[in-house]
Amino acid sequence: MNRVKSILQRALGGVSLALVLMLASCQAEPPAPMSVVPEQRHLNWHAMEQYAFVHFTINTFTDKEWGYGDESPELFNPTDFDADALVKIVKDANLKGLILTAKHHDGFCLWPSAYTEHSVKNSPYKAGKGDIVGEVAEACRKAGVKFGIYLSPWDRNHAAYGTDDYLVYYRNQLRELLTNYGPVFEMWFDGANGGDGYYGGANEVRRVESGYLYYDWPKMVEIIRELSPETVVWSSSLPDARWCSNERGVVSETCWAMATPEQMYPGGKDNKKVLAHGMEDGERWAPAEADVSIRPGWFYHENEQPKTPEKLFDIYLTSVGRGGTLLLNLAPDRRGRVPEQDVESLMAWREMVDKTFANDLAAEAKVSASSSRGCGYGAKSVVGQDDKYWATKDGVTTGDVTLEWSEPKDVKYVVVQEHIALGQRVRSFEIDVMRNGEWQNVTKATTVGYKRIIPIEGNGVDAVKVRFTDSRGELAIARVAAY
Ligand code: FUL
Repeated sequence: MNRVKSILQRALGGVSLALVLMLASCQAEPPAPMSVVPEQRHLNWHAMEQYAFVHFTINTFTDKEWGYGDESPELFNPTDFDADALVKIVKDANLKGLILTAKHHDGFCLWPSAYTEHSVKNSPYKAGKGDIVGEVAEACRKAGVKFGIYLSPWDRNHAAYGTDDYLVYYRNQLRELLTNYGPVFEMWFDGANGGDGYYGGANEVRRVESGYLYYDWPKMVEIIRELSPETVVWSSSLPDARWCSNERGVVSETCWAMATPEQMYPGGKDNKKVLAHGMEDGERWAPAEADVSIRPGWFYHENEQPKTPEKLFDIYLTSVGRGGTLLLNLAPDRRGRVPEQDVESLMAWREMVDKTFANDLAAEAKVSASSSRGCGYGAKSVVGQDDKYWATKDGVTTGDVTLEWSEPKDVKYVVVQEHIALGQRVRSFEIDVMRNGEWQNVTKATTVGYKRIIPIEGNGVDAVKVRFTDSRGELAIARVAAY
């Protein structure tokens, strides 16, 4: 052994052997993944955090929320639509994507579909030569904003709705959209499903099998995976992402990214509790998305007002700040423009978010942890937004991280993120602050997930400690930040 040692030492030319051995062994294994983990498409989607919905169609011109399906395409006549201008607003608001209502329940298609006459091709818009879906998709591509599509399963215009023929039509449209307008980061399939409508002139009530059975959802997902494997599917069946159970932009405080489809929609009905909280032992990765409109309605109505920037900020905290994503709806008016006062509100909101989260005090803190897994997983990994994460040793499911400053700081928000690529783990955590050498508990909270933003009373504190009190597995914490 001594001979090997001395040969090595000579070869290393004076570099301490202990140091070399230490560096060589500095490859701690990552914690084992949980049984349900996200796919890459989910991880890309989580990282977007916030994106826009755009509700714009024939309803904009009829002052309705749900069109009956008998509206003449002649009614669709935006006088000043400009896809680049729309996407610029989305981008300036730091919304990372845009999901457009390519077809709402009334069946009118914003693209010149080869499968129906009920579309922009028979509207006055650009004398029938326009293609709102194509123009928005292209504007998004140019601006580096991701593009998504809302394609209503319920179609109150189509004569065959409720029969197998409609399914052929619907799948053709899905193929048409994914083939001609991709890449598509998210497909949005609304749950509203069957009822009265025009249905090619039948003017009757048509009910379909509940729980999406009629549409044969596995078949739909198969088409999406085949044509566009990176697309996240938002739907009531086999979802990659789920409804957060309300349209107010409020994700539950306890929110698991996992859920089991049959429990979300037992017998085809919403189980709001499961949708809201997810399931710790859920069988698939189906995180919560908070869809909410900047106005009371989804579509533009002259007499409605946009939400204030303060209200939008609260919504940001209860959606992105609770481990969900925020899908914030904009409603272009009859010009095809987002109303000026909505843009004002939106930009003021963005400024509030940017200002609040501009300066991460963790960057100037001394960072320590109760224990760590070893090399590569130390406490400092929680600082900044990179791929590193702090992790505990096998079997250690509690622990804490402390940020300590040489001067007292005013901390208003603590941000915590899990390394969710290995699954969601934390069941509960607490936050303590130190003033004049005394620790005081300020918050008790439950899940973390992709991101949790906790407002705290933290004026003049010397340190902040996040104590993880219960977890489904070893801790894997990507980030602890203080603002
Ligand atoms: C609902 C629809 O019925 C609304 O019209 C809107 O599109 C909203 C986002 O989803 O269920």
